[in-house]
Amino acid sequence: MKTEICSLLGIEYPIIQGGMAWVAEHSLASAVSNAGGLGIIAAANAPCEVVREEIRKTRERTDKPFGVNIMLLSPYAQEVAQLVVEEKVPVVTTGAGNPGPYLEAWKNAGIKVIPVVASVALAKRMERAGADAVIAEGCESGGHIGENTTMVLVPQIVDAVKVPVIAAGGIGDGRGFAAAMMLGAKGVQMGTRFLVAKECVIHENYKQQVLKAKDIDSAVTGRTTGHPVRTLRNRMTRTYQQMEKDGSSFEELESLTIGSLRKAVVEGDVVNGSMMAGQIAGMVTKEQTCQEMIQEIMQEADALLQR
Ligand code: TUI
Repeated sequence: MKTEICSLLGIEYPIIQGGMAWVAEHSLASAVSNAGGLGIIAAANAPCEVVREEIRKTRERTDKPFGVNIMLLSPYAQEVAQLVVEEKVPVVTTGAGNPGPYLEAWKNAGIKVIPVVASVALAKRMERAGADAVIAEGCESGGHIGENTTMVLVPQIVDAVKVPVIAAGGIGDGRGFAAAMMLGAKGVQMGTRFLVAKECVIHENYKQQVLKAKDIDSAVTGRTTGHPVRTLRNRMTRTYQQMEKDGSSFEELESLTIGSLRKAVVEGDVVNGSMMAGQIAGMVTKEQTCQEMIQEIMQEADALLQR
């Protein structure tokens, strides 16, 4: 199943791994790239030198293309934007903001640039600024989300831009992949399914919560602060939502979530930690290698699209 995303990025299957903060490091990224998809290192809030080391370790483990995701709310975003040029990283994806100011430098360095967008307006702006493709991410996704669902966002962005569109949010198997193609996408980005990959190094407690999750087990916090974030429900999300109802200040709410992603990913604190995951978690029920996941998804999708 070759699409223009495969030729653009030099990959075998049009499956991109989400740039999950604290999760997407060299082990996962190199495994996805070695399986024929595009592995992504998440720069998240990490300082430049940490990201440089992750790039080096990824290159030790794969000679296939990979990418770095730059989280634009990071205090280090500007430094990391420069780092990817120095390191000649083949692909950059961005999230949680407008990467406009960096686009020219990345293009001049020959980097393929694929911003994650949650609206038609930003998709059009990114195309005008020279983006090679866009990732249209619906609010079924885990982590920081926009307002539209994947089902409505993808076709509207497909109609609005000429660059290839990659669908994200709520895609976890061959049916989701095939559906995304029907909406006009030329590839998919998946995060939640890769959370439980054998090569994904998150704490076992977090993995078990994803594997156990049902359809309604995620919640969105932060709608009142302007930074809505989807995670699996736990004591943290219940306390947060109660505090939002009670009109707590931005600072009080922030204090609840500072360091909470690390708590879940590194310490396995599934009670107070922030277990970012998408709504598709209810369908993610088995741990597999990235190779097994990608092969299974492509076989399912192939069979469906042949019909
Ligand atoms: O970025 C993501 N997902 C993320 S980032 C992240 S780290 C974080 N943690 C806590 C609070 C905030 C961030 C965890 N998950 N996905 C891509 C994405 N980008 N989704 C939505 C957007 C987005 C939203 C608004 C992109 C641009 C935007 O507005 C920019 C503009 O100027 O219009």
